[in-house]
Amino acid sequence: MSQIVVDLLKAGVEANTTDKYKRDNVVFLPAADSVIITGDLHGHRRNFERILTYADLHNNRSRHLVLQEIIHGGPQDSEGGCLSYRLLFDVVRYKLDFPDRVHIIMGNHDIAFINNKKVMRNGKEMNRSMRSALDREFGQTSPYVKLAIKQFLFSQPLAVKCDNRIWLSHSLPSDRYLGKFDQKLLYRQLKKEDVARQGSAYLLTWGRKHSQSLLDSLAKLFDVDVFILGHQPQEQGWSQAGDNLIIVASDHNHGCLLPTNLAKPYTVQELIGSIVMLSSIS
Ligand SMILES: [Mn+2]
Repeated sequence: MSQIVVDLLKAGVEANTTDKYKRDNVVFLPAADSVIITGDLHGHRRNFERILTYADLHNNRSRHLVLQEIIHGGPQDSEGGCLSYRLLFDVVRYKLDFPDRVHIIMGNHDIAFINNKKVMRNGKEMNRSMRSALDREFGQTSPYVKLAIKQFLFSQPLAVKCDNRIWLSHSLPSDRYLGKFDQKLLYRQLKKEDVARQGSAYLLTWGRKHSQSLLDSLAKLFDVDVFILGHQPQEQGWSQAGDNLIIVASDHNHGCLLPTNLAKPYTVQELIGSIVMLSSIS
């Protein structure tokens, strides 16, 4: 059982590494295509199914799908352990079906798993919760599964840069730590220290509450117009959190997705007008 999962995750690492649109840690999406943007999933299988129904990648050959923060949330085992790794396995299978069109970007919960560090969600420490569920399911072989999950999560891209000047990442560095963020990290191989506390990948995925001046300087630095992020919980499914920032969430009944045509530029208002509530997808 664990060998099947380990092999799956290894194939996932290979698919992340050879993703035709990925250069170093950034996926560059060309003008010719379209992309479905989603927010944090946190183990929400029903919303994952709704996203797949909407995306219909089989019948839309030039469409991409961006997913993020799959783990930590959703179903639990009899001891209350977090079973979201099962959804992660299915997301990896989906990536293998469409290796160049499904892009799974790194979230801070992924980094917490990689570092084996505490991370709270809804008052619960999720890292230990998921690790103990893995131990119960895989027994003596769970160290191999945990290592393979870690390797998969580490191989994920950090951001997606669209030809129409939209930037997608889990978050952005907070104002306080902007000075410590080294954007060169995006354009070279990811190292262990990048995901360590206050490493640049760590800062990119953990920041919150960004000021307009930070958003403006990062837009200039990344050469983009609009940011679409996850990470910060959205009770209504999404919010506009700056002149050039939309935050989306896909991890509850008010979750949403955002389809965009990469061949045309968008204003923030046009993007907001394109948001689709997941509850409307059967
Ligand atoms: Mn997050």
